Amino acid sequence: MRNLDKQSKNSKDEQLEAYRVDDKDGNMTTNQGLKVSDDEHSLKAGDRGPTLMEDFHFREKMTHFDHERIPERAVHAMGYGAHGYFQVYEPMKEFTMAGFLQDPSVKTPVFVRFSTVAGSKGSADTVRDVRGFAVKFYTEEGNYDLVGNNIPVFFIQDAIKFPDLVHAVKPEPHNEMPQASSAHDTFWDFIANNQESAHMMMWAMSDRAIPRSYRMMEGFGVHTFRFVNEEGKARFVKFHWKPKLGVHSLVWDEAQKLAGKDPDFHRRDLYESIENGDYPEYELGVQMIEEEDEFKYDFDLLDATKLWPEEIVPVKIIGKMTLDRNQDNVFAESEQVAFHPGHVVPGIDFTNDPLLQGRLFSYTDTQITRLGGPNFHEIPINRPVCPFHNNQRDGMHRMTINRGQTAYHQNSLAQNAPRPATREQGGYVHYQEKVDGRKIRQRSESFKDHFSQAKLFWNSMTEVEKHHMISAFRFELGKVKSKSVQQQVVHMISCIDSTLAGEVAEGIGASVPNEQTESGVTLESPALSQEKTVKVPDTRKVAVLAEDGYNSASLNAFISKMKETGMMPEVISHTLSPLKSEGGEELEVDHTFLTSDSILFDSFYVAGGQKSKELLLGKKDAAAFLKEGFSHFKPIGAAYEAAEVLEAAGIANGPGVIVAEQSQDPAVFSDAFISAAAEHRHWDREV
Ligand code: HDE
Repeated sequence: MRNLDKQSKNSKDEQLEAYRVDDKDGNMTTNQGLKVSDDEHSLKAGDRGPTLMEDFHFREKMTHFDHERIPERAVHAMGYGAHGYFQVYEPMKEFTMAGFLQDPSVKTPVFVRFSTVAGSKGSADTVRDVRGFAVKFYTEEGNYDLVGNNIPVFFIQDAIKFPDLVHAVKPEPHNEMPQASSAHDTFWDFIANNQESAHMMMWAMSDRAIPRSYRMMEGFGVHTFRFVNEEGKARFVKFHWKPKLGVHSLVWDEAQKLAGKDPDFHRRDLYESIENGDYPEYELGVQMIEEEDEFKYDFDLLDATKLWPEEIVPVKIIGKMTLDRNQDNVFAESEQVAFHPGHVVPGIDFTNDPLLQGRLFSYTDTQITRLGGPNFHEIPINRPVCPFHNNQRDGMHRMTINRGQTAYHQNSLAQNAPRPATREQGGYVHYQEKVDGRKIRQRSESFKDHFSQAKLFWNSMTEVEKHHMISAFRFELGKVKSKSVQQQVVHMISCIDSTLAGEVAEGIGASVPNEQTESGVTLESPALSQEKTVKVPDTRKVAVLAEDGYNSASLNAFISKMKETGMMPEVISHTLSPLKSEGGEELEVDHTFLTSDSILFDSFYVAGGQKSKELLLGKKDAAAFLKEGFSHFKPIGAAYEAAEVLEAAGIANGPGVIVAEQSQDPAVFSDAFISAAAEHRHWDREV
């Protein structure tokens, strides 16, 4: 049940309240308000006769249904949103005049939409892909949209190439396959022939592209923006979201299986954690560079294929976002929300990043087709919480009734209203950057190093992460049919790292380039490795395997300790009938081996009790369940008597396997299990 008391009420929530309708109050009516007497039968000439044109109720109902769908987003079609709020930790006056970044007591309402990029609406959540991380802040100065991704760089440097990138990654046009996957010829052909994508390619082949949860991934604004303070002083800024639960991923085998067993895995995870009151939290961080230091670095600040290593430009944590309310209606909110990087507030400005400049055109343009006209800002989820006035009028689906005689500027009949505001009155004044140049179609020389940061990323990975990347390349390129494309990609990889190129080449039967072309970069950025992330047990799911005759003393102690720690134990058994303990106590079963699967859990515990153990040993599915969890490097625990169940599954003692000792203090065992669960995965395990 939704924990309404804990949810914050805010200005956006109050505004949405005016549009919410509870259809269970009152009779069924037509859209004109006429009460309907029968919704089961169309109006016919006789009970076996033809339906009559006169049946306005049937026609209205059917017409509405016929037009229920709107075009899905060209990219980021599959997504899911949540409401919440943002609070700054301390006034940011020195750096920006943005009103929502000044007062720590102010809670700015937000709506966030997470997404995958390539798949259609309804495609599986756990595919290998970049994740969208779009945040709409409903500030008192207007809506501010931070439309980011979970990867800090991008495939291309100039927006003019975006349609090409998207055509290449989407299903191939002649057969509309594969869905939600980059493992096909056109994507890799694009990569090999557009080498600016080298850095992003490395991120996309890393574990970042298969997050465990939307709650456990970082977000990045990607582009360099500007902060501008009251004095008009500007600084370059990059935005980061850092999840309080740390950054964690699935393993590829698990991700693929989840796509079938639970295509809604990330949506469900977000929805359920908010319903449970486990509100996802992300800290907002900024990296700032002084304007005078623009050319101090060996990367161009305007190049979106480059990051600013955190060790060189530290991330200053400035606030926190909490997601505390699920949507009421996914179409009305997630589907109709319209983000745009050009939705800014005073104090936040753009740079000449050519990717950002192109995005500033694309987002409003796409909404006009997707949301059916230029009035999408009036849709409840998109409306600012502050008043908005201008001389824009009419158009499809206009809802505002603008009163008065004038709709132009300047005018005398309405004393020139609505009047533009001065900077002092809060009017947005663009940063007056001096620009001087010839009109040319060219890329700056400073954008031409495509491999140094790709190598930096590779250098920063642990051995396990490197191994995952090699497998990801082998998988993706192994699905490519063109030998030439495969070979071209191996050549491209060899410009980054020859060991990686050799490993990939071997896996796909390509040849390793002879000449040594790899990037000479030896630097690392430890912050890029997920292995160094925050590790906490909170909200981790524990599958508790038990049968009749379980030992209630040890199991009850274990379950209550897990709950106390904020973990989520769920009981799995062969049927849904309540279990009876050795002493006759009853225990509700949450899932059966049929309705659930090891891939839906973070960790496992086998309950004690002789009879329970024998029943678990008697059927193969408990062993299969545990074996799979073990092969995905997940923590596994067992009560003393249940050790045999692990043995039957071929699980030997080792990293992340914790079997209780005879007469061990349950608290000692639980603590060991909790630490193992917090580790997320035990990579040093032989599987
Ligand atoms: Fe987007 N992008 N994008 N993008 N993007 C869209 O806008 C576009 C880029 C991102 O949950 C579209 O409303 C261009 C980078 C997110 O509703 C479209 C370029 C980043 C979302 C569009 C980029 C993003 C979108 C499709 C290159 C990370 C989903 C539907 C110049 C910083 C927002 C829509 C949501 C959505 C255009 C590149 C993030 C077509 C032209 C880089 C999170 O307008």
